[in-house]
Amino acid sequence: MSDYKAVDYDVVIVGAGFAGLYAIHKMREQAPSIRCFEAGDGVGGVWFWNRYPGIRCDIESMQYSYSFDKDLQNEWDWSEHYAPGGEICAYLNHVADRFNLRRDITFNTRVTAAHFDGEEGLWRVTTDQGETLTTRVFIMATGSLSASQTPDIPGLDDFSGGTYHTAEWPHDGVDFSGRRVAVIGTGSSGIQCIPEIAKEAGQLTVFQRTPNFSIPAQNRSMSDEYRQDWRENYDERRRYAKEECPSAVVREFGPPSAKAVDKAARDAEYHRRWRIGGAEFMSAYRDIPTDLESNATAADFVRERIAEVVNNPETAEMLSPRDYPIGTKRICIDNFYFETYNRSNVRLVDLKKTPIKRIEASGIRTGTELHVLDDIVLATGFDALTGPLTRVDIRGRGNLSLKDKWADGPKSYLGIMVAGFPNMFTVTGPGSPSVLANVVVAIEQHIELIADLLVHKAKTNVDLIEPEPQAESDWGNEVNAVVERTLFSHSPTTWYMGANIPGKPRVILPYAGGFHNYYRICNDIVADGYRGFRFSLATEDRLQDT
Ligand code: N01
Repeated sequence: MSDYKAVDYDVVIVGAGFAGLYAIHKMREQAPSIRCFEAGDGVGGVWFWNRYPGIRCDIESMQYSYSFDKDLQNEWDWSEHYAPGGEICAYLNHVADRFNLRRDITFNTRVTAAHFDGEEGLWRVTTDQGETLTTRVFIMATGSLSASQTPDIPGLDDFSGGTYHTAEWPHDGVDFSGRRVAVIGTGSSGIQCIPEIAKEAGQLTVFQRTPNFSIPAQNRSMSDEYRQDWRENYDERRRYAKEECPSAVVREFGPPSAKAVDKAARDAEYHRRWRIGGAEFMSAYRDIPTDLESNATAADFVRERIAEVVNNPETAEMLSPRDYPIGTKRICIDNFYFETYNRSNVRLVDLKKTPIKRIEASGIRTGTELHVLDDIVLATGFDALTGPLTRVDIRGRGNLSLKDKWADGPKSYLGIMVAGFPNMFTVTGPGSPSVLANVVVAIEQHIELIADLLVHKAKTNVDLIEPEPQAESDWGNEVNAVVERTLFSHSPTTWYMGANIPGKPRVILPYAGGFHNYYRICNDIVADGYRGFRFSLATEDRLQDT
């Protein structure tokens, strides 16, 4: 180990959501001094900020929860199959208290910059509170969907009513009683909040650009028997999710092809899964994500359900996605979404037919119509995966900014490290399964891999870890190759491809080869002596820099 300057902290972690909290806990096994910075005034990350009405997880709570501590797993009682956001936030507060994590967290503080100092082999981290400190290890635990996106709609600032982004919801809530409300956007956030806002508002107008496939959650209270059954089988189910399931969620996988089954049998199976609820529907046949014809059978089934539920055939057609395969835009899981359009106080505006011209003081103007409004809800999504990283001024070796390195799309090794940015880790970063997996499983796997890498670094008495440039480039090729085996390229205008952000390169952001495959690849790399990672002394690094 080089004899270089002492640092303020062994590890600095950014973010105190699922990733940051587990990172603090895990890093304590080996790092005496840890500092975590959190922009909010509480823990929870995405669950701290996203407090819009109707927010829930779209993965069942028995699975969307930590597995690292058996007692924790057995002592927390989820109230419903799909817990409301507030309950998930309460769970994360419980975790913070139970493991005494708050003592390492500085709240209300945003990290604005992190610069690698090659001379000293450390990171210099700056916050918006004017503090600069040094650390050996820098962990970005900032989430994949934490940088909210407000579209550049002309006149948005001229609106005289209330404007609310779903991802930055006022913590005291918003009273929509009797008001004229607009929701712009029909992704997961829009689809979750629309039914709840409709119950309260005098008039709700939904401005839809692209309709989404959505499946009823069939959410219900969780019985003691169900909870107990999970607890008795947790070890095996957690193993199965990680090692055998593409989305790291326990599913019942159907036969290989939807095409090998006649329509009556296929529809019976789709109906059965529809009644179970949630994304279980998508696993009815294994080729739904990869074969256009099979995919169309599932898409047709959903369109039939929309036509069945929505009374007005014109509205039902507007709500029916026809331009992309099911599952290539994030599948939505809802609670009475389509039923909401049968309410007399709800109206749907198709922005493909009548685009927004501008927003005025009194409302939204489309074509020749002015929709007079009291409030506008922006359910317009996120600068996904890269946004939370590039919005911080991160500079690696040679003062190269991450933003510049990623100008043509993100480059990383396994989505966890970036060549030229030694000792910096990106939890569930671009190039890893992240948003295509149960992100809690993905987070635990990444934090445990980071811990392994750091233990290996300490054992081998070196200072720095970073990917070999060749390993990074090979991984980039693999990420691009696996997506070609899916139908994602038939839906190029999604946030998975960066298409929702003007000027963002159109490349697949998450690794689409399945979490189970990714997990195996990572384990093989570790077993192979951390293949593709370079471990070095800071003195060697100085030589490399000169
Ligand atoms: O964001 P989105 P989201 N004019 O990007 C529309 C996770 N999540 O916040 O599709 C008009 O999906 C845009 O239209 P289009 C989950 O992974 C999880 O809803 O681009 N419309 C789209 O309809 C999810 O996938 C949970 O044509 C505009 C919508 O806004 C991810 O977060 C809950 C527009 C944005 O949809 C993102 O979901 C909630 C414009 N200028 C979210 N700009 C869980 O349950 C954008 N839109 C865990």
